Amino acid sequence: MDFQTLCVLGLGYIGLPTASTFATHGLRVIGVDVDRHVVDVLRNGEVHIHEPGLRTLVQAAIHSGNLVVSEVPEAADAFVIAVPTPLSEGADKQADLSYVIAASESIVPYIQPGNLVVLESTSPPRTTLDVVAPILERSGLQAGSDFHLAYTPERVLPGQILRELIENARVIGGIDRASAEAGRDLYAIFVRGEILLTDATTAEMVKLMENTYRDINIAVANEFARVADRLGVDIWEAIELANRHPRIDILRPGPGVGGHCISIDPWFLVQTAPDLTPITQQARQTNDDQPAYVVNLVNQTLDGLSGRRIAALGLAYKSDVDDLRESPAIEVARLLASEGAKVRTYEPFDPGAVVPGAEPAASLEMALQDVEAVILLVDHQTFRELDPQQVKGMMSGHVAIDTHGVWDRAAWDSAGFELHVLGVGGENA
Ligand code: SAJ
Repeated sequence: MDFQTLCVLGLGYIGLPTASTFATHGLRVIGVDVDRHVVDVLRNGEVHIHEPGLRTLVQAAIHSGNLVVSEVPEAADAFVIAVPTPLSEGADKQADLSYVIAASESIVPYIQPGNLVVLESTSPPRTTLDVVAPILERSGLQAGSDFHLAYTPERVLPGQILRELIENARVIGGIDRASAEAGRDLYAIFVRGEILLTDATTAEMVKLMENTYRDINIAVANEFARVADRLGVDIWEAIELANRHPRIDILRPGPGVGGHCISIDPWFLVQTAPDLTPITQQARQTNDDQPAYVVNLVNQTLDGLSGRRIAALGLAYKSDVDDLRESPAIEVARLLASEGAKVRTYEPFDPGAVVPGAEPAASLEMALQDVEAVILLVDHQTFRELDPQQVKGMMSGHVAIDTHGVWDRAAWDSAGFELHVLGVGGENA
């Protein structure tokens, strides 16, 4: 199929890079977002998302005239739906499909025979068939026979989105073969990785399996760290040694699993088959419990939390991103404060970020001033490279806690610190 025009619904972490990349590859793209603020920001030449290289790409796309931003869809050869699918409010951990439903409804008046519609939002299996297709068919056209319909998961890593968007292998699942092939023709415009065709439900399942697999692997790393703590074994050395086995690749323990993908997507699999997913559910539980485990470690290290003055370094959900969503670092800081500690937080990518009960600091120096202990919550590059001598000079106490196993122990020891590392012995037994 040949595509001239594309309408992308949702200009977030995935939709904006995708729309811009199609535009810089020659398609005429209408980028749609229902948030007026997002549309205004983009029209003013700004970008509301922090991602390396994205600003330049978006500006190039807009200046070329190929990317136009709007609050409402328009007719096009193809439509890509890239809206959020958060967890619903409440305890039942179900996917909230309201944005997918609204986006699907919004294009009903514009669909024409021969069009392609692609869902990219992470969704429970069968969403394309059972939710999106019936809505689009309100147009009077039949999915499959009158228009193509496909699901393709995005697989890009925040921080490396622009490169991975182009280079990663892309799975495209059609509701029929012609739909999958139409999807391939669209994404082949910029994807340099392999394009693999399947059916829509398999493609939905693939995405959930990928992130569930990663969640389970991080959970087992966290479990190993707890066992190592009890035994007085150094988990970091043990993992390094185990990973010398040619078929073993144990991930890294840490303060927990955050972000809007891995901490959420496994629940979509659980919702589909709760009775068949005990390992998935246990992994979620283990990773969700990890911030409390870290707080317990701090409690034991400091012999109580009430009134203790602690600097918490990092609030983002992982290193070198400014994204605070579902961040385990925030949960650790919040729990420390709720247990009576006087917590000062410092997040270099978002210095104004506020954690309930804690005080945000505008600089490292302000965070460390007069504290007894410093805890590394996010392994941002700038924190990995901290000079322990300098840190020591800024604070009054001498306790350091490393929840990522990245600080050079000899250097911190010789700077006069009492350094405690997650997964290294004893304190939490
Ligand atoms: N984490 C650990 N230990 C590790 C690796 C990660 O504790 O060894 C933690 C991180 O600190 C973070 C969380 O896990 O809190 C998730 O980080 P991540 O870098 O593993 O993944 P995300 O959420 O940024 O992106 C994931 C990616 N999925 C996989 O690697 C299988 C990405 O490819 C997906 O596109 C993305 O989810 C998504 O949008 O679904």
